[in-house]
Amino acid sequence: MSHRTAIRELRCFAARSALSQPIADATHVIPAIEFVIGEVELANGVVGQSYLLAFHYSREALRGVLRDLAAFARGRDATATQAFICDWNRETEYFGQEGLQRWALGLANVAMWDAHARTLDVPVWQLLGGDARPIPVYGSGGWLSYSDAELLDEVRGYARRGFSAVKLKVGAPEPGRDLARMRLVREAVGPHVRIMIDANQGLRVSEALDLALAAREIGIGWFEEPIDHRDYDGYASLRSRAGVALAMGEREYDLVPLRELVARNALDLWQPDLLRLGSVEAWRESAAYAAAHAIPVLPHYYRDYDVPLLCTINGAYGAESFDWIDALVDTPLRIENGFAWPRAGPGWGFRFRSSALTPL
Ligand code: SMN
Ligand code: MG
Repeated sequence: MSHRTAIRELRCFAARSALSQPIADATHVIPAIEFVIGEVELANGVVGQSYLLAFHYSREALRGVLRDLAAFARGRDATATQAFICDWNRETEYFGQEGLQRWALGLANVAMWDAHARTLDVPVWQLLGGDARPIPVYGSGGWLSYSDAELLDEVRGYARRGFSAVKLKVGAPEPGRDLARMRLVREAVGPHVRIMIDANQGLRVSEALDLALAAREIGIGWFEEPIDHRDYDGYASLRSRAGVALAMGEREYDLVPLRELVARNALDLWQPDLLRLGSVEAWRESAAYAAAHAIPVLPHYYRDYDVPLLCTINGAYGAESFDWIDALVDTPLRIENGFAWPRAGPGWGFRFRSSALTPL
């Protein structure tokens, strides 16, 4: 190990999106958009950063696991990410590797890749053998808490910015509201913008089937997390009966669900969540597994990391776009005509402004 790349300190901060407002999907009511920012400082003075989307959940438990992580990380080589993953997984086996312990690993791992690439003065995508190419992004949101006017405002804004696809939430409790919202969006964006729907696991198979069939004339690009994410047979049944493309992955902490869905021929798009999978390594392993089964990769949420990572794999389909961190960072992601470009700077190519950070 090079002592120059040893981790001197891992520290964490909180940040809140300037765009923060209460939102809701079919299974969550979220009062505010809050992040945890991770920083690893190396012996060579380089600092790597990372962030995770925490919302308001489990603040004390998160603080606790991050304290454990800081103690675990001290003195380790920041470039030996794989050894860090294996050792942390061994250490966390007792209370369960999934959940917060995996999120914590993700926060460390993403910051370690930033520090490693900054030490070499190259972007992460370059360190991983990628090239800078434009990645299609879709405009996400469409929360159930929106009024119709807010929904239309958002999708029209995306269409104006050249996005060729938008996503809205479904699973509204009021009968007929999902279909009515989809129709409104279709009218607002016209026939050429794709519309995707996301039920955040809020429906039963029969409900999801009814909605997918009723939505046929509107044209749905894919149906995301229609049902419980562990109901693999339900996914298979829905896909064969509704004929709608199914997307999932954001709730997964490992590759087992991907394997199970592939075995049932029940998935069209794989949506890895970098922080829940816990590492760049696991994200890319999942992408390779998906590619081997001809399933394109459309990662969940972490646009700022996913765009550069998509530049390093086969089977990149696109990335999800929210603007939530843009006002908190020095170099917002460049998005033009519905395509995002990986940042050119070293590491992940951006920094959180210190003025945006508060103690965790
Ligand atoms: C979602 C869930 C949680 C945070 C951000 C976004 C949503 C999506 O399920 O896929 O966009
Ligand atoms: Mg989703």
